[in-house]
Amino acid sequence: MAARRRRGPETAGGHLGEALPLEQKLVLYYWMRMTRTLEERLVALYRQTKVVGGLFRSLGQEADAVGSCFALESRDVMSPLIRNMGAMLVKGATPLEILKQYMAKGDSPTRGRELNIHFGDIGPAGSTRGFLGQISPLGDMVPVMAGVTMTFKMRGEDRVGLVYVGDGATSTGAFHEGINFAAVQRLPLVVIIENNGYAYSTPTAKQTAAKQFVDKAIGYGVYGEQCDGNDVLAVYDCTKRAVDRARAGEGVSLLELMTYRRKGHAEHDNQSYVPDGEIEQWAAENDPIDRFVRVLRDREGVSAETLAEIDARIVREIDAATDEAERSGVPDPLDALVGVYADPPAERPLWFREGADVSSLGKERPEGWGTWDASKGGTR
Ligand SMILES: Cc1ncc(C[n+]2csc(CCOP(=O)(O)OP(=O)(O)O)c2C)c(N)n1
Ligand SMILES: [Mg+2]
Repeated sequence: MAARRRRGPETAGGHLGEALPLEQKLVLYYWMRMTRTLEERLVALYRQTKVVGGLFRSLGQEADAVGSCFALESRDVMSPLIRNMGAMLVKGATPLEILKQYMAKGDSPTRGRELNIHFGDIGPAGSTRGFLGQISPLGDMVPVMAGVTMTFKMRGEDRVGLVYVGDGATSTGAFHEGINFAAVQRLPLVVIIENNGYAYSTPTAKQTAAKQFVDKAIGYGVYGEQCDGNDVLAVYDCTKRAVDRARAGEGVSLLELMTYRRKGHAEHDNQSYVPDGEIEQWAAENDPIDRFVRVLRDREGVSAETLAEIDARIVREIDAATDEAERSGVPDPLDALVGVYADPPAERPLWFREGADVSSLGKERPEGWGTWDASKGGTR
């Protein structure tokens, strides 16, 4: 029987986030601030054309990524999306890897093949950090994570999976098939819907006729909970509860984190479709870092100096990582062939073997290779 609850004082076992020791709360602060500052650095590098692909921000969503991933153990596996850099950092991805990745460096995790945070580190428990390389088709990571958590169940491993999807991704067939399969199999999977108000330019009201995404939990027969995604302790609280349920064999949970995407889909998007004043209001009244700073200062007695020290340490760490990433070279063109068909390649590629001067022939590859020749202007 599905249950749906909102976070409240009646929650069994108390508020797990509020019960975290201060030391852990400061770690949450560190990761939220790191996420924001690292993204700001990436924007600066983007404007200098050193970040060469798209740049996707999670401004205003840091609590949702950081607070949820913080509820996982190191042996658990998480599947992030473009706005979950904070979750990847919590799971062990380093600012240096992320900078090199965005700058397409030859020694980045994907060796310059991909210009975003689509990289992973998965394997047996204890041997890797436990995050998947995301794929772009929306919703597809749900069936992938159903498969991952099915292996945990079949092998009797004490491991939980967490998959993030946006509000837009819930409209795909893959989301439905994945969560339904995981629900039926009672897999140890937490599905987080990050309701940030928009999918590209489509507002949530045009994404679903449901009043709220958490209502979908009832249809799948799984536990559902909605929480304030800009309150990092509330996010930790509800995710930890879902993770504990999964670990105890109680199956899938569907969580809806209420947040807001303050930047466009990516840096190129001018957000002309957003009503006047909406972004400013969220920034002024519901910034997750500002809110948590108030909690730390007013409720936990943390001084402004302590927080300023953490902020300064983060800037030093990002400065050092930026310098190191800038020193790295671009990928060797031949490396594009490694890990594609055979690794290492059985033979040197044909056009190099023939010694063809590609540019003087005015075509991408030698004729024998069968690709289009611009100078002949016709058949392929
Ligand atoms: C199946 C599919 N359709 C369309 C796209 C193009 N696309 C990429 S991101 C995006 C919007 C995603 O919105 P949402 O799921 O709400 O995530 P958010 O960007 O808000 O974090 C779209 C339409 C895609 N990647 N996959
Ligand atoms: Mg969205």
